[in-house]
Amino acid sequence: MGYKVAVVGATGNVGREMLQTLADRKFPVSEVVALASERSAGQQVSFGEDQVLKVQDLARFDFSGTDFVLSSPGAKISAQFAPRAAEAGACVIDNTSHFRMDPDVPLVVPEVNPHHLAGWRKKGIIANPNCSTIQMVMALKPLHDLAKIRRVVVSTYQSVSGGGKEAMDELFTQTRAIYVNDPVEKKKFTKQIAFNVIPHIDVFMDDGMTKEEWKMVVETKKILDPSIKVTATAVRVPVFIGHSEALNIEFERPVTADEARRALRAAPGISVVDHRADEGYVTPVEVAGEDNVYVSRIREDATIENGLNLWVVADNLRKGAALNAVQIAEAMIRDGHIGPAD
Ligand code: 2RA
Repeated sequence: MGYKVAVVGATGNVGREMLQTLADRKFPVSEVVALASERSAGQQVSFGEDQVLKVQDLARFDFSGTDFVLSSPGAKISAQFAPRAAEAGACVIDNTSHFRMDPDVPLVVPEVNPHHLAGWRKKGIIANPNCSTIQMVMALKPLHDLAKIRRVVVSTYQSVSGGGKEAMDELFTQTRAIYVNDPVEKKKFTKQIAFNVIPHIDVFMDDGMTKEEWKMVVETKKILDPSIKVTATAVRVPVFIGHSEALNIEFERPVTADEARRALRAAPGISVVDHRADEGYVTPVEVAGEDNVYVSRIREDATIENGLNLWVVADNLRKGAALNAVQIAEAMIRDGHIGPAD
């Protein structure tokens, strides 16, 4: 007994992590299908410890009888295939940006707004938020419940895995080239990423924001509260896995660091590591492969009214993408939006 699950974009960073997460969490599957573009069809991907799946061509796949589709193939591809899969009766959980701001598509972090899943049937599609938004709203939610948040100023330090496998290869290749004195070649990034930082993720918008920054603003409003003001600077750093964020939060009333620490400690999916001493905080290399969102460096900010600073780190491929998608599927079953498996 179990659900038939298709993973779209199965050969990519997030697709592989989705397969791993389904297996790790023992998601009740009757069958798992790996799908990708025609170019990748025929390749093999792992599922769990000992199963190997042959990748099938997404364009030719018939979704009838598929219960869940977990998808991370790129926004243009999702735009084409997701409505077809939903039409065939599948619940599509899409990790691309294409459907996130569609008012008929719930945008969900299960620990934050699981009640939004009730609206999923309008399109048959649920959107997984952007990785940098997920870890931020995970930390904001318990604090917003404690004392209303007015405004957030966030600076991100995002790992190259958010840009896909080629981006990880580019960091590796450039680092090696610098050590052996070879020329540094740029393909995926606009500037050298090895031993550097780049204040540019996704395309530029008319007002000077990048789309990554815009996503953090509008997705936070849709998930948590439309009244929260967010301003973001998104930066790519030479880290393979794990996004970090420095948050400056302004509340409607004063919040002490101790109050915030207690609220965060009690929140599901959050680990607080906050000792004001050497090594008393978390860095991205420590969270790679971890499910939780880690919060450190909690301190009051006396330079603004009711201010608090935090440092938030998470594995962008897990909680920032694959794990959140699988948790959405689990919540769909748990909350009765999807019936029991045959
Ligand atoms: C990034 N936010 O890190 C993207 C991935 N979704 O580039």
